[in-house]
Amino acid sequence: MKQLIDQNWLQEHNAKQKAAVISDYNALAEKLDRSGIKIDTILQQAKQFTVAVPSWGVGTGGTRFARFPGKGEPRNIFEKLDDCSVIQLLSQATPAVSLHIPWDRPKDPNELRQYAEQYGLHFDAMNSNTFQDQIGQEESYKFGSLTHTNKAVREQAIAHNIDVVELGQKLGSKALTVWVGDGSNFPSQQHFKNSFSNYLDSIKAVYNSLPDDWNMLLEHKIFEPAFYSTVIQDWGSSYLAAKETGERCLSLVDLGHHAPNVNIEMIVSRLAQFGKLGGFHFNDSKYGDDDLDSGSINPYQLFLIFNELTDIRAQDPSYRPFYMLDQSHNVTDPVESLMYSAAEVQRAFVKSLLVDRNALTQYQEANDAMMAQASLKQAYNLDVELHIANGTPPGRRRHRPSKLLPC
Ligand code: AOS
Ligand code: ZN
Ligand code: ZN
Repeated sequence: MKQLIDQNWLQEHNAKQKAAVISDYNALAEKLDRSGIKIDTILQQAKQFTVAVPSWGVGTGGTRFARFPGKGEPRNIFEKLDDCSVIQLLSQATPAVSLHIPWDRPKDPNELRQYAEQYGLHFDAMNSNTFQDQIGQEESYKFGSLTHTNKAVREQAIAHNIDVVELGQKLGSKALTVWVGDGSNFPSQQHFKNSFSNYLDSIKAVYNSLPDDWNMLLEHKIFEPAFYSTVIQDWGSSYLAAKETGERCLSLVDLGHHAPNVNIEMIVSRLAQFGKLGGFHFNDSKYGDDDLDSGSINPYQLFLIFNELTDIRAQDPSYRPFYMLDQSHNVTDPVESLMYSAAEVQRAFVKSLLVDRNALTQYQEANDAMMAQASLKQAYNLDVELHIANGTPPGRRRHRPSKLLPC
């Protein structure tokens, strides 16, 4: 397999850390053993944990005010895959890439697939884009896409989604994620019921063209770019749409797409209870859809979400939603941020495995609030440091000139 990091450098780096890592690992094994947890079982599950990297995430992010690209920013989808391969090589938790179309549309899908495969990478959920106009496009999305009042616009948006599915099939993907910014900026600008009806008709048309082994994931978001109302603004609308559309149409939860303080772990539980939880976009936020690095603001929330997922998996071990990091890196090297974030998500997952679920159930049944929360904290407070290769080799991206990219 092709590797862009010098193996000698990596081995030298790891060799220096090895003694300390083994000592910490043995101490943790002993500690877990006292609670009846075998570290090998946890290790096996941790090794299997993966989260997809978004193709657009390896480019420098920005705000609507400015963008400050770093040196060696990838210029095309092939260079983006180069970066994704480095993230996977060093984190061992990100073997899949989620593509955004048309931002990263390949001229030749087979060529791209082979390029990814040489790094051991594959393609996760495909993301369509009807939230901005593309050059040469006939109809404008200024007033909406899948929900637009004009049928011609809706048909164009439907055709785009179907096209993304066809492309995804050639790349080996198995899901389409649909996020639309459709909504309004003034009370009464849009008829709530009609726009939702249009949405339902449109996604049903896309769903009907989906291959049998594909899922369609509906992503809700409270606001932005529409600031008064958004058609798929919360999990309620998402759930209704997914239920109306069909069995393989599911809801996707992006952590940043809720009002501050919303109980996201409870949304996770509700959607799962009714078989409609399909995936996640991980990130963190302080105010809105900030797209900050996963686990950087509220790692306890991330843990509580995985606590629900682990609880669900206790009933159904085969349950596995689509996981993707959806963050914007404005002040860091995206490769480093994505590695670190993958480890944060993996850490939350691992800690959720350490919760004594039998004890927790008993505390819940006995209404022992203190011990119920203490059993979560016992797992959360454990240091399960994941030993990824910290730091990146010198000269990693030096071969590429700094260049501004459209985002
Ligand atoms: C937008 O806010 C959403 O998070 C979508 O997932 C979007 O497609 C992605 O973030 C790229 O902008
Ligand atoms: Zn998202
Ligand atoms: Zn978002």
